[in-house]
Amino acid sequence: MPNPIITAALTGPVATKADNPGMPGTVAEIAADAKAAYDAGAAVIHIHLRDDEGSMTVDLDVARRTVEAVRAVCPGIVQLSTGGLAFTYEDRMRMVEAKPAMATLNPCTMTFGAAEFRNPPKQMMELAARMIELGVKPEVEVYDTGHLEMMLYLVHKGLLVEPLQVSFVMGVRGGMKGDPTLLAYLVRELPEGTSWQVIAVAKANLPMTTIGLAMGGNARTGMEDTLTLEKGVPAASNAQLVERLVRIARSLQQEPAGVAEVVERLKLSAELVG
Ligand code: KMH
Ligand code: ZN
Repeated sequence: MPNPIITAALTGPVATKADNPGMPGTVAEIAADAKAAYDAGAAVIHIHLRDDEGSMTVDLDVARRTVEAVRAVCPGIVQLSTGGLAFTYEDRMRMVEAKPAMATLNPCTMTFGAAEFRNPPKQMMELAARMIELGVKPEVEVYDTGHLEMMLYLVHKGLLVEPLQVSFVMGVRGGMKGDPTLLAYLVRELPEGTSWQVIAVAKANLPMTTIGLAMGGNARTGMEDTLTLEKGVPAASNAQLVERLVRIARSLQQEPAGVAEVVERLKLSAELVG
């Protein structure tokens, strides 16, 4: 079994400092949290931007400054989100122009809690093509079984290049629930050599992440996915959540993958990694 790639999702499209004061709220705080998460064992840092006033943004200048700020403090692989519920798809697409080593690709439109998560097919395919041009590695976010079929269609069309990096997102209202039998089905459908992880939100977070690790997947944690360390106990920091995940991996006799190993396994562009 390969070493698990640990991703720290520091911020997210929904929660803010008001929900957990330990969440980073500015470019500088995101960079500091990225370093702490890297030091705790995360190789990939997944980021939804915050501007210097703490607001969610998809401003390209903030994106460029964030990528630079993280690279300046640690070798963690920057993965920018092209998701988000409050912005147009055109604005979200521009995130890849900041040239992170990785960025997310959400293949289908869906209901996301109380919001509509728009991923129109034509523009989503334009984004996939642009990622190939720039050498930005997509992480495909699969919230339901049909999203996996769309991902395989993109491979067929030459809009996704193997090895694929896939997240099975569980626990979002509007997507699939956290259920090990669904995970077993999805993993079985993946092309050989695909790297995958579970993203499990809220109460699905800990059990499904642990099951994913035990099945040989990668794993993600951070305040985007869970604000608590245990029932009723808020997480103090993203690093604390990464430390907990690394403890779980080690208790399964797995050692987190280092950055060089991730670059090799996912065939990331060396130019875009720190
Ligand atoms: N917020 C997660 C449920 C993205 O950023 O593009 C999924 C996610 C997607 O992380
Ligand atoms: Zn995200």
